Amino acid sequence: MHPELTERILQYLESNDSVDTLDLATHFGLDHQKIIGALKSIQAHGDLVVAEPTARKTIELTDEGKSVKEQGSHEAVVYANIPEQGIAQASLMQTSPNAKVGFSKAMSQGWILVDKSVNPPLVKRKVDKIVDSVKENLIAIADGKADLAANVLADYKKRKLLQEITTKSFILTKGLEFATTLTKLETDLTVDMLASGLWKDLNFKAYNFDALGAAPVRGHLHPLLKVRTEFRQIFLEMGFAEMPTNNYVESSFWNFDALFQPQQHPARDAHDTFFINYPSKSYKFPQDYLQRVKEVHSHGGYGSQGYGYDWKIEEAQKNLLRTHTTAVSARMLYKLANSPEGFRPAKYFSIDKVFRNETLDATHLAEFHQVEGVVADVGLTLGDLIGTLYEFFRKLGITQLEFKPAYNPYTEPSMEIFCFHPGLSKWIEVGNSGVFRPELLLPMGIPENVNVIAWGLSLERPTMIKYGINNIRDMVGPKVDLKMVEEGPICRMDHA
Ligand code: FB9
Repeated sequence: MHPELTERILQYLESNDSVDTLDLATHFGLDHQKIIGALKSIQAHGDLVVAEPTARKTIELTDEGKSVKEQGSHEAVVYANIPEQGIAQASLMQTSPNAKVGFSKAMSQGWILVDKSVNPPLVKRKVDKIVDSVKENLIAIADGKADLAANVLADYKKRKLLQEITTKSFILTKGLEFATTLTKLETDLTVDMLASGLWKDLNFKAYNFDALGAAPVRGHLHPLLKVRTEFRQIFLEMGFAEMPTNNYVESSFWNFDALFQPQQHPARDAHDTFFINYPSKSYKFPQDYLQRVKEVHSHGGYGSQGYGYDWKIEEAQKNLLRTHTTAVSARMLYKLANSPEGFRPAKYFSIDKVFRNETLDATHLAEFHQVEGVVADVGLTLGDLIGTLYEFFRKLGITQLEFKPAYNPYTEPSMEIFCFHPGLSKWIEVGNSGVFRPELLLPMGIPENVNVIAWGLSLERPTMIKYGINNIRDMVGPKVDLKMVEEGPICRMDHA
């Protein structure tokens, strides 16, 4: 069996002091890359050879040069296309694709002339025969037999008939550990080798410190969780404390009534809300607070005329899947107002799931994560809300905001928030916000001189934008491609 290419190279080097890998490729009739691969394998076995990098400039025919080598030079083609009686120049230009260049070259060679004694003037042959030296030279170059003057080579390069190719290769010479065979390289040092002393006579494969380590088997965070961490970090940097949102099931009282949302509001309809069959009702509410809520809905108070309807506890007792995390904000504000130490300013945030019985589409499911920020302090104004929003979105890499008046049952004034998204290069809606109404705060016992500003957005929309996901089902649900999770890059909301 004829030896491995590696040993054939070593045997060739045994009887030659040095050799260029390009010449080896020619000698063995193999592609140069095969020689280089065998060289790498030899080098992995120790210092058997020394490989000095070198580069060789060779001249090769371009595609146009190959065409001229076959068809003849452009000037020779033009000469051949001129009939005995001559031809009008315009007609001659139609006879070949490079007739214009050929005509000019043939005139400068003295092969043709223009007879102006006739009308129209005719192009005629000036000599009986020609020697197409360009074609002959290109054939010689292609056969590796040409020895052309530099000015001729320069002219052919200028005419794009030739191109200069630089080919990198190696000059091989014998190394300190030269041998004509490759000894087996051990890859593992075993206990037996150490105990017997055998290791002293063995050759070990050198460590390849450039090799990439095997990717450790590990878990991967879902893009939503990466974005949630970014949002959480932003809130924490801004001094907000996270609210306890570990209750998907909520009573209608905290989800709607405490937020001054009337019991006949369409959002409280089963078409928009998931009500719970079991346990269908909650019964434990702060009774004094519940009475104040009932009063403010039905008869008003605190300067409000209320809604003037017959408020029913049975509606407030209905359990549901919370439709917003503002229900948690309501619980937290009630607790803040009734803290044993009395009211103290606070900044809260929440990021958790909410559920809405909505029409599903490419960007909406029946559940999403709401991100909410709440600030309670003496004398807060809409300006404080706007300033807080600018700071919050600045940390997300967004600096251009616009606000549009809106309506929420629990905030007045309310504003939709829009931003110019640099990544999308367009204005997009990024959330909603407002100042909680007195009809919400005062029944809780929040002091009259305290205002509460709040805003909300989703987690899914920024995540889909950040990770270039167009359909929400490619991000959440049973059809998610886990490679998307594994390969998702780290998330920096303020960087592209
Ligand atoms: O998230 C939304 N858009 C958004 C947010 C961020 C973003 O990228 C970041 C800048 C880097 C890109 C887009 N929206 C709110 C706007 C729209 O996507 C909207 O179509 C969908 N909205 C959800 C509700 O849909 C039924 C997003 C969700 C939303 C809307 C309002 C609130 C919370 C979530 C709120 C509130 C609120 C208001 C006042 C007081 C307390 C809470």
